[in-house]
Amino acid sequence: MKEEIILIGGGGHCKSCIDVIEKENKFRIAGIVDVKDRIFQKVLSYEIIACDEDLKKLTKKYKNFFLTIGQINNVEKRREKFTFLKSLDVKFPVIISPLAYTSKYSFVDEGTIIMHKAFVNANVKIGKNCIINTNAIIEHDSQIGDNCHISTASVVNGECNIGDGTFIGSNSVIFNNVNIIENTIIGAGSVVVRSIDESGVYVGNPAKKIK
Ligand code: JB2
Repeated sequence: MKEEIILIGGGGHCKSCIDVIEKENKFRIAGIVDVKDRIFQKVLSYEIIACDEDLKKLTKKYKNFFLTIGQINNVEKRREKFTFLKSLDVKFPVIISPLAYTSKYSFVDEGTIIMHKAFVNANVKIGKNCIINTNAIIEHDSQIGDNCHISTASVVNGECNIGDGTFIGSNSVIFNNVNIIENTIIGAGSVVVRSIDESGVYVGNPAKKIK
């Protein structure tokens, strides 16, 4: 019998996660937690059953939780909820689309989703509570910290080190052997040609700091 899982956040990213969870076929989605006003609404075929104030109560009944709030420009909500639920001792599974490729020589930590058509090559380490979004590529020997979002169709080349809480926008390219400090935002379509050692927002080709 499939284990039950509760999803937190019932917007656009949640719909993409539902598709991956259904395709993976390991968990039965028992319901979604969103803001109070949305209780009883449906996200695809699943109901919003509770709001954040009910989380503690839900952990008495359910063991598996997964964050399905997306992360564009602000990592704090995902980081804070992950930390809170971990303190209640819940389980955050790793979710991997059967349409993705994840090398047997790579490691993916709890609460991370590898979405459809993503490619995680050999000797990669991906931290906790990350989104490796549709079509993203993480090349050999790279490390992705906790709470990162590597967005759709972006490429992290080999031997990179991406710091905790970093967001890499769609279609960006990170050159080989580049380190990006924690809590950095790389705008969509950027090309990062050298390491970034000061947090901020970077865009363009070559990517430059704008904030
Ligand atoms: O504190 C919260 C909270 N704040 C917003 N707790 C809970 N449980 N839920 C919260 N939400 C809910 O997250 C909102 O009510 C809404 O249902 C959902 C956010 O949905 P939205 O579609 O605005 O964003 P998203 O984070 O699901 O998706 C964004 O990020 C993805 C990575 C979108 O921009 C997507 O296009 C993108 N693919």
